[in-house]
Amino acid sequence: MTNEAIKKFIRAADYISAIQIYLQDNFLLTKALAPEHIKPRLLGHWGTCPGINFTYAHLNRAIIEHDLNMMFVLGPGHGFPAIQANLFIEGTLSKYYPNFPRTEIGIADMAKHFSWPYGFPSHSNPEAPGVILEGGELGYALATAYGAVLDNPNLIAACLIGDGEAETAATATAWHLSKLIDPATNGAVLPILHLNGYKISGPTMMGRMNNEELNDLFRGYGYEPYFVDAYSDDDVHATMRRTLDEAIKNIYFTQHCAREKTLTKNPRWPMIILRTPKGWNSIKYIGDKRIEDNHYSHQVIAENARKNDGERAQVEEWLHSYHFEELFDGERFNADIESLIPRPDRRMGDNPHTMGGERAFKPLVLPEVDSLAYTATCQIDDPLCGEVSSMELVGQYLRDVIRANEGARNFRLFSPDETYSNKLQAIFEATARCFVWPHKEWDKDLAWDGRVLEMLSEHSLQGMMQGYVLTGRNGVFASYEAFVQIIGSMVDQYAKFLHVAREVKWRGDIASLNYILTSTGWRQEHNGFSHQNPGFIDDILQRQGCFSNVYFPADANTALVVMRRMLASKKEINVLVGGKRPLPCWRTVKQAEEDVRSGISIWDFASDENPHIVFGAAGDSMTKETLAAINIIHDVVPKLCVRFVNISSLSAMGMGANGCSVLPHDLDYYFTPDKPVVINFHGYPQTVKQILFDYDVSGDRFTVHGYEESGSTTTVFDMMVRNRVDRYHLVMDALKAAALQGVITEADGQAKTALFEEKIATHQAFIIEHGDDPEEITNWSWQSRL
Ligand SMILES: Cc1ncc(C[n+]2csc(CCOP(=O)(O)OP(=O)(O)O)c2C)c(N)n1
Ligand SMILES: [Mg+2]
Repeated sequence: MTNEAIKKFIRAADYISAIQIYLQDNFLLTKALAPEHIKPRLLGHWGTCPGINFTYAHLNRAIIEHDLNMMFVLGPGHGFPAIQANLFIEGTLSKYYPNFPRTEIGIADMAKHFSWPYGFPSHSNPEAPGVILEGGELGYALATAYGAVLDNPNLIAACLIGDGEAETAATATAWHLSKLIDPATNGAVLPILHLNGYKISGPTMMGRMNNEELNDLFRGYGYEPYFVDAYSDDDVHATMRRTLDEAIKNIYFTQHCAREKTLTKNPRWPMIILRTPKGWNSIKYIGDKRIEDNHYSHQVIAENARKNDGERAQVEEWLHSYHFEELFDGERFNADIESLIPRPDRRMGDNPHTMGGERAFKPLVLPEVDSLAYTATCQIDDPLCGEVSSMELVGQYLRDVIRANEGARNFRLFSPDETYSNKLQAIFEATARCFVWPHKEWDKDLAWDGRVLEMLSEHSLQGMMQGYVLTGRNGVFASYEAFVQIIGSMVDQYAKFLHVAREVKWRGDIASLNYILTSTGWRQEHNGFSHQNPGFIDDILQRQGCFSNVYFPADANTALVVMRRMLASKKEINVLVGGKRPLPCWRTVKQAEEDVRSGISIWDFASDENPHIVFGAAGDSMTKETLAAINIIHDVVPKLCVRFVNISSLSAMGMGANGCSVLPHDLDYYFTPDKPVVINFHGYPQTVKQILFDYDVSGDRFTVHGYEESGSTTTVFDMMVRNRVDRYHLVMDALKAAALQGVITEADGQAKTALFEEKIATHQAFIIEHGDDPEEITNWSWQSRL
């Protein structure tokens, strides 16, 4: 394959990229370009495309000559016309979309439907084969690529990163991810930093750094930078070719040494720093406005081409400059171009790792949870019943999952340095944290090939998990509840990807994206206000559709059942919200399974027939506190009949999860048609109110308590009081209901309410004096109604 062939390939790809942005007719320019040939709305991003096409063509050459198993992760997803052009040329597009054949008709339809209503989107997206990254929000390419190569020892992920993108926090931190890649057991990422010098309207930081500065920076990160420079290299194609050969050789050498166990120091992975003019080989100037090699080429250049004869003439001249007629005869591409198309399963657009399903997805073998479950539940007045940490049991379960899937190497835990803090450390009985840079003798649980990925960058972890899961493996992200918000927007983008991907027929099954949110706000009494934020729950519940679920296991046994269910599910986004501190265990595994299946259940042991009031609780701390309130009600107003309903999951569709949420007409079954209902919710009250809106319930009948943004460094119980989710406030709600329904007199209700107000004041005085909650609170345990 000659460089001349590569140049022809690039010319064809550039031409096909450009016509997608401009033309709705006359696609092969067989006639003079007329206004009606130009799309009425010119949409798309040209400037980045030539650099993408240059890279793609050269990678194709390397794939063929070295028989590489390579996938392509594109950072600047706004360069989608280039991806689409390459998918078209290599035949992947017509494979998955036979209505866009590799013919003149196919080119016409494809170009016309780019950025066209009900056609192809403007950015890289899940409808495009080979794509595993929603291309709109920049910054996530590098981490995604690193996730893809984990446990894929023969895969190379070429990752093109924009120089604007490189300014994002997410990309800045992702350079470190090479320190988590054991070359013996993982594939390699080949980062290609595309310095076209500009973002939307200004220069880039890295674009204005000189080679020495860039070299220092990236050597500092641990890379071996190679420079390819379209401005200064005599023959940039020769340099790129040589560079790729050398980079591949280095990757193979590092992997070979690691696999032969002769690698003695940190691997130094290659990376390419590619300088090209933005909008390379297009219109140089419009009037005196510099276009090529300037930010003005970022989007549509000559945006008045439909109306302005001069601009249209410039576009026509530019498009003719590719001499596409020499490259494509209406039925087939020129032989040189064909020679650069890898065999089908080596095409980057059709790399099996990117497809999910049978070609990539390795589901987990999931052990049963029974052997780990706690057997003495607190609901039966068992004196042996104790308190158990959900996270400790979940940690043990994840350990067993790792053991059961050791050979398949298809599971990873992602955590921002919190596996210990979140009490999931049982996992280290089966594996370690992966860390490839130097170890100290006294380091704990570190290995080059650990299943646990820890780095204090939620962005990097999220990107890696996405890359890992979208290439067919399984992962769990465990985080403090408050700080997982940092990646809220990334998860949003993933949810958009999934929303569309679920409808794309040729995308096979993949695992769900699973989160554990722990160290929750209710037990951050020592860290205080900054660590109290249940907002991620809302992020997830805003996702319309039936694939995002938030689970609130009431106890450790239910947490085990939820964890197993999440790991067994496919194509969902699941969140388990649970505490790490010991709490009472209420449910046997069998009961927990039923609770989780229905998402909402009446707990008989705490419920009376014909209730006057219904209490609902979602969350482990909320469940305990609500049951404590019910115990007090039994004592204070024995005649008041109470029902307890546990809500173990919510989704965008309502109460319950996995698309089988409680239907509006079933709500009365749980909450009665007419009695007052008090819901004690783990997160913000507004979240549940929003869900109730769709059930069309009366605001008068339902009271929702939850986190009211009132936090501090205080006692556990005071946190509850400040947010009115404590037992005393709940009892006061019950007294109000009792008086209204004539179970007690109004005067009695007021007198008793005053007692509980006083109790709250006494409690406050007590904690100010003693620094902790009284034993009456801390030693509470469930007592059945006599
Ligand atoms: C996180 C994020 N912030 C801002 C934008 C808006 N945006 C779209 S393209 C772009 C410039 C990108 O520059 P670069 O990465 O250098 O891409 P290229 O020059 O290759 O087009 C910006 C800021 C975005 N898409 N994502
Ligand atoms: Mg740029």
